[in-house]
Amino acid sequence: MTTEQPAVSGDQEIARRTDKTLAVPSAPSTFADDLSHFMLVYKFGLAEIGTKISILAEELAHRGRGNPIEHVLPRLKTTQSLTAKAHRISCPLNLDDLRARIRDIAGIRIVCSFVSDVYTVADMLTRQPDVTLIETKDYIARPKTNGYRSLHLIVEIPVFLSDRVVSVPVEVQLRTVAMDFWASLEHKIHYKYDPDVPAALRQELAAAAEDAARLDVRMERLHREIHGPRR
Ligand code: 0O2
Repeated sequence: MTTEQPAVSGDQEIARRTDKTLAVPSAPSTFADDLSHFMLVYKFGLAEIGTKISILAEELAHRGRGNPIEHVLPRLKTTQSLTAKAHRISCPLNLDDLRARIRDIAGIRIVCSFVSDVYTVADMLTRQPDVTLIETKDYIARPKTNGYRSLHLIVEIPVFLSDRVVSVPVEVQLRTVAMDFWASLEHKIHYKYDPDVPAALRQELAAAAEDAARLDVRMERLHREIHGPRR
């Protein structure tokens, strides 16, 4: 899903280049070398998004109504987890297919205080003119059957390289502290029992997710009673 645009409008030479530049190394190299080179632009995309989120957090804190962003966790897929995912989704192990089919190579998790903050921050980010929203999966409005809640966005962001601009997809996961607490425990349980989490435990987890959602509603109501809605 990485696409390129001319770095300088009208520059035929640069415009002619395609993202295959990244797929065709100039010297013979192993696939592992190609892959680590390929991952670089995702690292840069993550840095760009990370800066945007830091700016939002700091600026919002200065508005005097509190920072809605509790913490941020960027992560770049390791080459092992990338190849494992490729295997799982039957994606051929070549850079063009990986680029087109795996859009969460760069990912960032934004944990917010309240549910309304999740949507506010998502909106502030996706309204920026250099951020293109590609896909939204709203697991808060429609939780997964196991109880998982989060707002997932795939956005594309331009990365300015020495000779071209590359548009890099980044998966942004936004959730509340309560959703994050639940998801991290569920992840550990899932990992421990992989793939067969006992039915009783699955039910407990689903019930805990409902409790967490109720807590979110209650905490937000309390917050509004004390402070009014965030401006
Ligand atoms: P990691 O290491 O966290 O990145 P996919 O599962 O990626 O093939 P899709 O449709 O791309 O399918 O993914 P989706 O539904 O947008 O969710 C991808 C990521 O969301 C996962 O990444 C998790 O981080 C998180 N996630 C989704 N569902 C659950 C869930 O039920 N429980 C928890 N704890 N997290 C979830 P990865 O790739 O699994 O791993």
